[in-house]
Amino acid sequence: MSKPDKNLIWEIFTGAKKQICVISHTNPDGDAMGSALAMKLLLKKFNHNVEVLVPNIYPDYYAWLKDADQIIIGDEQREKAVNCIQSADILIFMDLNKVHRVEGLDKYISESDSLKMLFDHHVDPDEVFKLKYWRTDVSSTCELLFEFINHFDKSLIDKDIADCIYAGIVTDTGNYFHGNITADTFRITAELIDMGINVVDINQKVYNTFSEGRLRLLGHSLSNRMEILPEFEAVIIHLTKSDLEKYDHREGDTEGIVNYGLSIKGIKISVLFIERAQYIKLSFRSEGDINVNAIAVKYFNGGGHKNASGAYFYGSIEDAISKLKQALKEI
Ligand SMILES: [Mn+2]
Repeated sequence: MSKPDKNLIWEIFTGAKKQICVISHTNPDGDAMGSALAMKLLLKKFNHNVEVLVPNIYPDYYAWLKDADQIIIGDEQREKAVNCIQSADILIFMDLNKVHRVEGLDKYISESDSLKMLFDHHVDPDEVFKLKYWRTDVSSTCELLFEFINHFDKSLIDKDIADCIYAGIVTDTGNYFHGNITADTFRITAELIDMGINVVDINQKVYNTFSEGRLRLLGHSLSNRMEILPEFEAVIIHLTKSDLEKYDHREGDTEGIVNYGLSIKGIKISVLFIERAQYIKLSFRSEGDINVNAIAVKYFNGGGHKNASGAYFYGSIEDAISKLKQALKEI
């Protein structure tokens, strides 16, 4: 019988020294940052040469994570980013299911014949990943990574790794609020606390460091840019380029806005449209059995999870919104 992927992955991790590039997705969130950095910190313990690469800058409120300052930012350090991919023996992808989510660098990844590994919890991953530690019934890639390390040798999880893992879990669960949490999510969190993480301190860093512009942008989104569609139990919020400019938008400022739609009584679907330079970015959220991923996949060629998904639309924000309204009629 062939060995499960996790054993093969562990043999590689504990084997000969390798050049490794750990990659996460565009617009890195807490789970992307936490899982990629935790992976790097783990691999360093086995003396590998490891670098972390993300396609664009991460929000300020993740800058405190150990080694965040050493992350290669694809669109700012292009040469370094390409080199990281081309010189690696192994590419490890954290918290993404599709190579195209590594925007601007996917071509180099496709050209690379290095071993491609995946740690992820999104549905329907690409075929290119030769070794996978992948399940969709976990809260986050960070939870999955904890499980993985715990299976082989828990003593490898030091305080820095524990901080990273907690950051991913707390943000991907929306503060332990979404349907992706299980008893294991809490058990793992309890273990992380036993390992010495300070949850109050981390929550402060991640959630209580808004700029004035970010808070006012949230207010503007809810007061002036939110449309309620009671017939579909849905909410649409849209933000234009000039909205973002007016409130001095920084990366990460729109994180979480989509969730507010669901806090209205009777609303089961919330969709956020953000006008970016090249496309409209869509974020979908839903409650319970409503599968917004199906809408994201079928109408916008996107993807993610049943209750939290995303997509890009190439066209005007008005056209994106009317396409969504049409989709809501049809489903
Ligand atoms: Mn995630």
